[in-house]
Parts: sequence; C-alpha cells; structure tokens
Amino acid sequence: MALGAAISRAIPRRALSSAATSARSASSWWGHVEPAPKDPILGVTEAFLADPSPDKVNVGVGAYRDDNGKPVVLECVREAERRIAGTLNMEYLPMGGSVKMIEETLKLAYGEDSEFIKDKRIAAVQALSGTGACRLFADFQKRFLPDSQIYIPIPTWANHHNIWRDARVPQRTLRYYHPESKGLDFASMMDDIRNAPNGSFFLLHACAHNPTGVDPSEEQWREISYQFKVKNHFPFFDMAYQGFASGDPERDAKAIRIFLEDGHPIGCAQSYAKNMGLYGQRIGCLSILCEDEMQAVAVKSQLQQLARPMYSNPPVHGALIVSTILGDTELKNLWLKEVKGMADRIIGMRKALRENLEKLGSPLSWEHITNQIGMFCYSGLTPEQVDRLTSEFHIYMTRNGRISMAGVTTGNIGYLANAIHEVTTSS
Ligand code: KET
Repeated sequence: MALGAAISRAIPRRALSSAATSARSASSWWGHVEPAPKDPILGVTEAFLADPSPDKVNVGVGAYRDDNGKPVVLECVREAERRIAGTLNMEYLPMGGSVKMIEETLKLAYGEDSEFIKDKRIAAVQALSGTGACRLFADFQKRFLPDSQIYIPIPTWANHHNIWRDARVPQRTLRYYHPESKGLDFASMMDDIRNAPNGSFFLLHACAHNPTGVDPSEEQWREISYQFKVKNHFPFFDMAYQGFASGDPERDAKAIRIFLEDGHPIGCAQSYAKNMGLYGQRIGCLSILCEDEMQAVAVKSQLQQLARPMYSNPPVHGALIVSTILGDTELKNLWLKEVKGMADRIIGMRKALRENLEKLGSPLSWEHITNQIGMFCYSGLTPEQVDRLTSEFHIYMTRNGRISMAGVTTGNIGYLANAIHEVTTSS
C-alpha cells in the first residue's frame, strides 16, 4: 500500500498505466527467471565447501596451494604491501589503468627490449584480470568487426565460451586435443587453421593450456605462426599462466615471441591471478599490437570507451602491488624465484602422482601426467569416474577429469592416487 502510494505520487498517470500493462504484478517481474546452471569450475569449490567430511580434497579450481594445502601469499607481494602501506591516496586510476603497471606488464609479454614498446605500437589497458581482458577484447572485436567470428580450441577454459557468447561473437571450433594419445592433435589443428576463411580470429593459450596441459612444441608454434601468416589470421593469446609452465616467465612467452618475430599483429590477455597469486585483486592487462602509434592511440581510446560504462576504471591496489614488484630489481628477482618454486612443486607432484599410481599396480598408462605442463592434469577420468571420486572419496574436480595439480600435496597424494586407482579399476 505504502509503496503503491509512493509510486503513484512519483510517477505520472500515463507512465503508470503503461508500466501496469507491461509488468503483470510486482511479484511476477522475475517469475520467468530460472536458476542459472552451476559454473563447471567455481561450482566445484561451492560443493567442496559444503562437504563436512574431514577427508575432502579440492583439486577443482586452478588456484595454487602450498604443500599444506593452504593458499599462498608470495613473499614479494607481502613486501610490496609493506612498502605501499599508508603511502598513497585512494583516487581513481585513469580509465586505462596504471601506466606503470602496464609498462612492466608489456615487458613480460613482448620482451624487455621490445621495439614495439619503444615505438608505442601497443594499445594496452589495465583489465579486470585475465577474464576481464578477454571480455574487453571480445567486446572490442564485436564493436569494430561486427561480422567476425572466433576459432576456439576444443577443449578450452569453459569461460572462454561464455565470454565470446556474451559478446555475441559467433564461435568456431579449432581441433586441438587428441584423446587417445592424450597429446596435441597437431594435424587437425593445422587443417582447421588452413580451412578457416582468410583473416579469421583465433584464441590461443600462450602456455600451459587449460584444461589439457598440452602445448605445441616450439617447432609446432613456428609452423602455426607461418600458417597464420599465409592465411592472414589474427592470433589472440590468453596468457593466464606465464611462469607456470616452465617456471620461467620469459620461456613461457616463447609462443608470443615467435608470432611477434613473424610480424603478426596480436592481441594478448595477461593475468597476475596465478603467477603472482593475486587471484582476488583482479589485476591483468589487455594489449593489442597495432600498425603504428597513431592506430594504437585510437585503439586504446576505444578500449577505454568500452570500459567506462562497464566499470569506469579498474581497481588500484593490485596494480600498485604489481608495479612495486616489477619496478624493483630485488623484488622482481624474488618474484621470479617464487614463481619457479610454485612451478617446481607442481612438477614434483606430477611425478609423485604418476609414481603412486604405478606403484599401486594400475594397468593404465599415466605417462601423460608428467608429459603435460602447467597447473592442470587432464587425467582422462570419465565424468562418471569423477562423480564416484566425489561421492565415495570426497575428492572434488571438474567433470572433464581435470585435476588441478596445484591442489595436490604430500599429505593428500596417497589418498588421491588410491581413489583414482579404485575408480579406474572397479565399477
Ligand atoms: N584464462 C584461462 C585460460 C584461465 O584458466 C583462467 C582462470 C583465466 C583466463 C582467468 O583468470 P583470472 O582470474 O580472471 O585472471 N582459470 C581458473 C579459475 C577460473 O575458472 O576462473 C580455472 O580454470 O580454474
């Protein structure tokens, strides 16, 4: 009653009657809204948190844990926080984000002495981590090349499909993974690249492909780059795991550097979620290599224009942490050491998981666990086997059989191996 009276006072009669015909009654405004399906990755964490079992293990989301299963804040991050504490105001960043952070971030992707950086040919903006960088690019693609499509590797990080779907860019498939060999389906991938219409967009994982842990070799990247050149395709690199493949961010940028050497215009999404452990800070960068400085200025201004009505300008704290670390030689070296430490622990866990399964006498081959790289092991477990791991053993992972190796520890590895052995040898 009170609300109705307030509305009739505030809204002219004409507007009120048309509002009444379009909305049946206040209670049915959202009556047609069905619950959204659970996210295939973040939904796993929700289910894990709701499980009271003391034995539960979460190898779902790709978030690094130490050998005690605890989230990690890097020492370089702690030190950067100490240095910036209380020293700065909380004003807005410019629409494009922190200039210093972007400067350092571009060096990681394009190289310390990149001529493209010197020539100011890169349009770059701070983004809401890797997801935000991908989405901003997808929106940019739709706005300026509205008839374009994007080829996406199968499989890929599930959210890639959501991102380009919501940006209304039609998706095409790029064959990538060979389930029998548990390796790269290079021949089919090259066929898809050759058969795509000239000038197509392709999403590529720069390193540590998610979910498969399978990357092209350097030689294969060179062939891919060559074919892109022939076909005049546009490569968009999602680089969410720089440093997590080899332990060395410079080595993990190799694919991008090969494309740059070959003279491609590229796009790149970078994220500090994983390699600096800044998951919740939502700090990343979107860059687009342009033909010249003038084009880069125009592109950057349009990226900012896209950001303005969405979130206006990006958050400041993560940007400060990143620029403090990368702008200081001592802290940067500490970071490099810590990234290597995280990658090495994961590599060690891969060896241990394979050994454990082999010791249990598994009749299956588990070689792929150590052949794959990065945060994930694409185990080959079926959705039904994953369901059994969850219901019988309280082990949580995505239903595509992806194990986040970052969640495997000395403490849970024996339990995990036993459970995997159990569900793969009995039905
Ligand atoms: N790209 C890839 C390939 C990726 O795996 C992730 C995150 C992101 C981008 C986005 O990360 P951001 O936090 O926005 O910088 N992947 C893990 C977490 C998630 O699904 O959000 C995952 O696959 O578990």
